[in-house]
Amino acid sequence: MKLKDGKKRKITSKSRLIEIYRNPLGHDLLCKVGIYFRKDRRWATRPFVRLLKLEAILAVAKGFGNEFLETLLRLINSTSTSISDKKLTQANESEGEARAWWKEAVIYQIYPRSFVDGRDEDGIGDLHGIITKLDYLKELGIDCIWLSPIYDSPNADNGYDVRNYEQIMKEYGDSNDFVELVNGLHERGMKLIMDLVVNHTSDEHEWFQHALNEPDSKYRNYYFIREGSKDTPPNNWDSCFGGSAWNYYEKQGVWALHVFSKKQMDLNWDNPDVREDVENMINRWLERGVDGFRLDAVNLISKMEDLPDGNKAIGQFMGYCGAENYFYGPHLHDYLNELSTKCFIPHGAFSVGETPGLGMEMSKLITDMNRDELNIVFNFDHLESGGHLRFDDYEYNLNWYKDYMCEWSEHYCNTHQMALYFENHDNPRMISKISRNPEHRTLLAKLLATLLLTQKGTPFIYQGEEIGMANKKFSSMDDIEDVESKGVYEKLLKETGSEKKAFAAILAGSRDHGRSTMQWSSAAYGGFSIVKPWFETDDDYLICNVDDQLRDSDSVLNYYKKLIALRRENEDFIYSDIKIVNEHVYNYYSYIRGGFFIECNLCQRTIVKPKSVPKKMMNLVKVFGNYNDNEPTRLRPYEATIYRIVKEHEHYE
Ligand code: ISL
Repeated sequence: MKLKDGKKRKITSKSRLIEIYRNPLGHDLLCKVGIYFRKDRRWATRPFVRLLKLEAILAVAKGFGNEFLETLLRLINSTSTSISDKKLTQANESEGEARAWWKEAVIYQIYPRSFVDGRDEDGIGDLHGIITKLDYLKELGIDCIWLSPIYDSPNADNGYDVRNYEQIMKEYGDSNDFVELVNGLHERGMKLIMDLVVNHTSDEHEWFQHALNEPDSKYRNYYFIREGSKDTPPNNWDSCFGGSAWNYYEKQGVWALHVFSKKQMDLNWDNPDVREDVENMINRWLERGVDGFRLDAVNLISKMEDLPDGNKAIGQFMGYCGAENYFYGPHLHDYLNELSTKCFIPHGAFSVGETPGLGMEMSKLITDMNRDELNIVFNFDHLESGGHLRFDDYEYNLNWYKDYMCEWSEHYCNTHQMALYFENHDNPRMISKISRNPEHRTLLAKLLATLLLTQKGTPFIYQGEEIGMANKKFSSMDDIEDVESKGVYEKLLKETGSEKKAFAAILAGSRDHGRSTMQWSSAAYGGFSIVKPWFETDDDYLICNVDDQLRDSDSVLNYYKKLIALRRENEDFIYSDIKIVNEHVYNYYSYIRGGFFIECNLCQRTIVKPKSVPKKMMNLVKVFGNYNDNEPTRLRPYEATIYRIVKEHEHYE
């Protein structure tokens, strides 16, 4: 809200929720609080609630004391944009939606270590292996691949700890393989986006080695290095992989900051030399033919000045302390704009930011096409049902996803594009999160495929998702590779004293479920390699693999193929608005995209269709779905169907 002199009114504890809601950060923080308490996302806009004062809300939210209130107000008042400042966005809407290849593309994420072991047969995936699968990806209908990091790395976090940005990791190949890969993609009309990990580098990166060992070198200020005694870290921040976010170097008598593992040291983006080095590096890759980047944990790059202590209540809420001081830092927009103007725009490159913790309004600011920051971002709010964290052992409720999509679809206008995804290398398999009943596996895989490819946004498929790969059967911590899982296990073991409880959490949330080797065939090791893979899991490849599914016209893989082809042939799935129908019917999700009607059952029971729908069925012709026959009045477990609307319709509600 603006005062008469044009200045923004300061938000205080006496401000009403609706006023806070108008501030992008305020909006998103209120949503997060709602998610934590399992309220629906729009709780703060309800009649009466919207008029409550912030202090009244906090009085009922036990455990959130004064310090929390102060932190909240500091954060909210530090943002300068208000949601009602929609001038740019509205101007654009009237001109219609701008076209872009990355809105039309279907993007496929490859985790190179687990994709295919090609040339050297060392049990580790590599670039040559990827090259051998380009025809497979082309036939599937993929337009662009995103490669998780392939740079030289000691692999403390499988490549997300870069030692040398200029070199390809030895196990993956060399620069000739890279050129062959880029050419192979471009010859097939496909594009390549690379992972860009620049919130941090490996502790083995030469910048960090100089910084640590040469106090007077220019690199000292490339990181957050603080002198001090061994007993007291510079602040109370936790690493999100467990333990303190500070590592002590005995020999040098200094602490260094790492939000991730202690081999991933945070770069100091406030130092213009860091930004310049990073920008030059990005431009070198763009000149080698890369079409864009996925920017790892990019909303973490701007840290609050002086690195103040984190609020304990927020730490509890997030699972680690300190995040409010860097997840949406004071210079984030400036730094993104600088990257965009110096690197992405001049090369016409695409950018997708990985932005853990950001909500809808912050994401809108970052991706507004008139602000020149990023094209799209990966938001995280749909990945867990309200009130749950990834390591909770629970069943995901797809109504949560529907609610999320309804809200975002309503607010994401033509100047923004959503990234649609269910899986990546940081998450368990989505179908396993929803139901572990093997009878649901194929149905669910096809339902998720339908949602992914028919809603409005750019779809990202994660390797193996296209054949319905499920969570792995790990039997103990000996089967676990991931640095995060190991850290979280130690933390939970300390907290609960129970190995059983700690392992149950790892089994529910481990990133290793998504990092197992790709299941190509029923041959030994799933056809991933002819030798024992770096990461051996279970024998699920015997019943779920690419070869078998290519031969089966009813397979998940062929369902993906059909859907991608349908999307390609009909721009309705790309540029038409999404109109949600019967939004308030629980377990039921349906929407219109131009000339198509999509209808889904979100639960494992048979449900009756809303009364108004059967009457309209005469105007609909089934294109396909995850059941081959049709029932006019009911939807069977996890049923998903796409219809063509053949007659002019009025309403479907
Ligand atoms: O898994 C998480 C924390 O428990 C996520 O918050 C995740 O760490 C965050 O999304 C950042 O992820 C990215 O950066 C990490 C890397 O380990 C992940 O694989 C990557 O996707 C550090 O580089």
